[in-house]
Amino acid sequence: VAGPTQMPALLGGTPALAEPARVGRPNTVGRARFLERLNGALDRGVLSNGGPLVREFEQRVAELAGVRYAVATCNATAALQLAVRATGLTGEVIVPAFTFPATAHAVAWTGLTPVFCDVDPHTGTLDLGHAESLIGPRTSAILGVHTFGRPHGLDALQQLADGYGLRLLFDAAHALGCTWGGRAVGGFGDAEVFSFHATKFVHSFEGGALVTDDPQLARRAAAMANFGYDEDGRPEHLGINAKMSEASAAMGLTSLDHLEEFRAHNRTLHERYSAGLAGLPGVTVLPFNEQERNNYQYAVLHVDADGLGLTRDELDLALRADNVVTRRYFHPGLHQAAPYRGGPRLPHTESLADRCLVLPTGTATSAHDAERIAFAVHRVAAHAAAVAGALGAVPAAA
Ligand code: T4K
Repeated sequence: VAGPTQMPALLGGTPALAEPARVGRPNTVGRARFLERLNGALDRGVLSNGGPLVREFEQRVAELAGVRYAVATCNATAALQLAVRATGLTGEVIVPAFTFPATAHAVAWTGLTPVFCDVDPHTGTLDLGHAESLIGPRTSAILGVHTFGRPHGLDALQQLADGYGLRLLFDAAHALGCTWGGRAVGGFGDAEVFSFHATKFVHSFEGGALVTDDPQLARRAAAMANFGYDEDGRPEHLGINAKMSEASAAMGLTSLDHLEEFRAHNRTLHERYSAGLAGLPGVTVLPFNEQERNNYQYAVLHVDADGLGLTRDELDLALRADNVVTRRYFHPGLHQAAPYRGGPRLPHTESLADRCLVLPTGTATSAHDAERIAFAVHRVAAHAAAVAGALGAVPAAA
């Protein structure tokens, strides 16, 4: 009879982890420095509307992104909306279907039509050929996503946009501190948008930034984020309130102070996952291009149900019993989500939406946890048929 260490927790074994490891746990280092910055803001009595911490944060984000301008915002979704408005887009915008809803929502919320494009089956980024086939008389822009912090094919996308006279924007929510072709993410296209949400590589509780080298675009976006007020205090544009607060900037600056630690830690986790799961049939750890700088924030498994004997969803459920709390980013493809459904099928998006499973990263997950998580996956895989039976499902491979 197999002992508790050999059996997955779902089948009565000892959980691989004593405490849950979760995707999205914030990096919480630097507490003393954060509180010092926060106290400074309270002492100054300047809590919002472009205080010194926000200005410093913008400067540091611009430097990191290798661009001249950064406009800090209350979140990335608002920054995406500002990017759409400040570039004056109209009609249709081509977006990948395999992304977080915010990418498409930002387009639709501003009254434009997101046109869903399929993605490359390996990288999850826009499929260039399909993007080109979607360009029509109403298309004003392409909005790419650096999915899971693995930018791909950016020159070809720029050429495509240039060839058709389209604007090119990037949702870089996952890709702070990354490079493509040795160039920092942030300087591609007309503008890029970072997220500093609590779950992100660098966080400011909630936050975002639009970055660009275009002074006019930066000025418009900054004004639009502040009710449309220009630098002279006149409401020159239609605007919203998308400002970042000083409290968020205090956290964002403190998080930036530790960026290289986060990168090194995530890289170690990625190595443990990759080594621990190497050769396991049906499970692939999505690699990073080691020629580039990566933030290693998204540890992504591609699950092949035929090879593993379990679907991605079955593996997800089984791991929960082992205290491994994964996320199924991004499920479903947005072309099949309620606000948008009814369009054509997008096979690569649908396949990825069924196969991707994101594992915990960040400072709340230790290297030992990562080893235990890889062990948990092996243990579940070794008992795939019994796990599927216990979950009350027919094994996908059967
Ligand atoms: N574009 C892309 C490509 C994005 O991925 C995102 C956001 C955006 C744009 C928009 O950026 P923001 O407007 O948010 O700045 C989470 C995040 O909420 C979301 O920001 C992020 N992408 C997405 C990939 O992940 P959910 O729906 O998974 O959130 P939730 O609440 O289920 O949390 C996920 C996990 O994190 C849970 O295991 C709990 C844990 N968690 C979360 C928070 C907020 C914590 O442990 N502590 C926390 O404070 O979307």
